[in-house]
Amino acid sequence: MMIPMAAIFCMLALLLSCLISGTRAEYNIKYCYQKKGNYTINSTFQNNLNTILSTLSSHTEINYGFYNFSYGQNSDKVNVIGLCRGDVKPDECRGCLKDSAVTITQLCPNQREALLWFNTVKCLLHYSNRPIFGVMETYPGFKMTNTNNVMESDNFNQAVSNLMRNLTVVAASGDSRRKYATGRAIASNFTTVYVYGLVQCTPDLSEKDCSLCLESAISEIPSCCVNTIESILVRPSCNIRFRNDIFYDQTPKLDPDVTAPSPSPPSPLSYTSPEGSNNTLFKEEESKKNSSRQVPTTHGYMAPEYIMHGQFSVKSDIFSFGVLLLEIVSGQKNSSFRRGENVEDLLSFAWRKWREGTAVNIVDPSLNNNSIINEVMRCIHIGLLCVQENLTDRPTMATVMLMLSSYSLSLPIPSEPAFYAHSTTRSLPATLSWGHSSRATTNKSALDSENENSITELYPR
Ligand SMILES: *[C@@H]1O[C@H](CO)[C@@H](O)[C@H](O)[C@H]1NC(C)=O
Ligand SMILES: *[C@@H]1O[C@H](CO)[C@@H](O)[C@H](O)[C@H]1NC(C)=O
Ligand SMILES: *[C@@H]1O[C@H](CO)[C@@H](O)[C@H](O)[C@H]1NC(C)=O
Ligand SMILES: *[C@@H]1O[C@H](CO)[C@@H](O)[C@H](O)[C@H]1NC(C)=O
Ligand SMILES: *[C@@H]1O[C@H](CO)[C@@H](O)[C@H](O)[C@H]1NC(C)=O
Ligand SMILES: *[C@@H]1O[C@H](CO)[C@@H](O)[C@H](O)[C@H]1NC(C)=O
Ligand SMILES: *[C@@H]1O[C@H](CO)[C@@H](O)[C@H](O)[C@H]1NC(C)=O
Ligand SMILES: *[C@@H]1O[C@H](CO)[C@@H](O)[C@H](O)[C@H]1NC(C)=O
Ligand SMILES: *[C@@H]1O[C@H](CO)[C@@H](O)[C@H](O)[C@H]1NC(C)=O
Ligand SMILES: *[C@@H]1O[C@H](CO)[C@@H](O)[C@H](O)[C@H]1NC(C)=O
Ligand SMILES: CC(=O)N[C@H]1CO[C@H](CO)[C@@H](O)[C@@H]1O
Repeated sequence: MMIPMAAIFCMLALLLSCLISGTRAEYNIKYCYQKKGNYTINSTFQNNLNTILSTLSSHTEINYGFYNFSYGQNSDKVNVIGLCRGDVKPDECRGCLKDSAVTITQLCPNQREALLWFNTVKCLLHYSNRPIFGVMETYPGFKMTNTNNVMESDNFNQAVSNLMRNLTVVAASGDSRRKYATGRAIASNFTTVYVYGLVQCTPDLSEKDCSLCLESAISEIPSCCVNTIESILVRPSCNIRFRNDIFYDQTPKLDPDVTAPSPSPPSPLSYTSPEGSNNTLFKEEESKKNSSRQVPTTHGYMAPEYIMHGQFSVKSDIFSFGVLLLEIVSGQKNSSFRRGENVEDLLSFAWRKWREGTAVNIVDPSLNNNSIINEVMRCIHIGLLCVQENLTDRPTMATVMLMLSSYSLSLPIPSEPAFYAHSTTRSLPATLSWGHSSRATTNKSALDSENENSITELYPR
């Protein structure tokens, strides 16, 4: 194995933090305006769209989280709105929009108009060939609610509605750079249970339009969201969110001695989800470089192309990394897999379980905890991507980092691992299954329809 040990430890640290900290899953909501039709491949429109999406995040002069840019002429003109949640730092905002730009073209290929609320509404990206600046839109609307638990509130409706309406006044009066407000209210007459709220409009709206948009969302609360511990309602022009603990960055900090509330245990939001989307984002150029020097190796981690053909590349390192990853997550080297004595068995076993949708069975019992199982499953998924036979299909380390840090990126379906011992068929499962989720009810066609309130996300927890 040729990876510098420091790099391995760095990756392991990242991995473990991924496993242990229980990073909250992020949800994406997309809306492809199917009725607007498709643009033609290689058209001027596509060029304009690519140009503007790729340059959006280069506008470092913007520090208030709102991006409104156009590119092109006449019917090929593309208008883009990018909006970050009011507490997101400029750098983070640009990163969010950059990731959104990649994701939106995957989720809504060839669409003339599309919307994406990315990373649990951390940022919004909306592009169209029609004028969208300063236009108030409340359609389409979506909501996410966490019904896993109920808010301990005897006065929910009144408290939340009052809070949201108060916040609306503050947000609507914001200037053309930011229309955003957060605050909290006591949600019970008898005990101090707080509810924290956030409202935001795209700042290109007038004060009146901002209020109207927010009101359209607030008025839906009684019918959707009473006593939910968290709800998010989004519209193209505005969004609202409340939760039973603080979820936004308070600046300035009220009390520097009180440390920021620790992120609460991740909370499953209710949803209906699409299947893992088609994703060729991570196909990387195969590295053709042969290493002529001596390659230090460790049996069990060597890539098949090295063992069989002496070919060595960065993708061989990725293979080794994938083996390591699967070992960590399974807590096994290989001996407990009865089929043999080689590390191949771990890969075959993991792959087989993955295909059967029972990958959860290979997880080390000490990691088998519902609250982190999605992270663990993602690690298995990534591990399997790394040990694929065709090195073209293995991700690069940079991509692995991205996969680990951005839960909203959907991953390709791994093909058979190298050494897959009992290969009779190469057919892939028609759908991805995490094998542990009873919630994974899915109806893609329903999502693609223009129904209000359908929810899409990529990585639920
Ligand atoms: C647009 O493209 C999508 C996917 O590329 C396809 O499913 C859809 O039928 C196309 N729509 C039209 C109106 O051509
Ligand atoms: C688009 O352009 C690329 C590069 O010019 C070309 O390889 C490709 O075949 C074109 N695709 C279509 C559908 O015209
Ligand atoms: C809580 O207080 C509000 C305002 O005082 C009142 O309207 C409401 O009925 C009370 N709710 C309960 C459950 O006591
Ligand atoms: C809303 O604002 C009014 C007037 O400023 C204030 O009396 C009330 O306590 C506020 N309610 C909430 C829930 O913040
Ligand atoms: C873009 O947004 C800024 C800030 O809200 C505003 O001043 C400007 O007029 C907008 N540009 C367009 C083309 O709407
Ligand atoms: C993924 O893409 C391939 C090739 O582009 C296509 O044949 C397949 O139907 C797609 N699968 C899904 C689920 O969209
Ligand atoms: C890499 O190794 C293969 C097989 O040993 C050989 O055919 C190829 O020419 C080598 N490529 C380079 C760039 O040395
Ligand atoms: C599962 O993880 C959560 C959060 O890390 C922890 O509080 C809980 O005790 C764990 N449960 C088990 C059974 O280990
Ligand atoms: C590996 O995958 C690439 C792209 O998917 C393909 O062109 C190539 O033929 C594959 N190589 C092997 C050995 O299957
Ligand atoms: C999915 O949605 C379509 C259209 O809304 C419907 O016809 C179909 O029965 C649904 N399938 C499932 C499995 O719910
Ligand atoms: C690579 C590796 O760890 N191989 C081990 C697999 O399990 C057998 C039996 O326990 C060991 O002898 C190998 O060293």
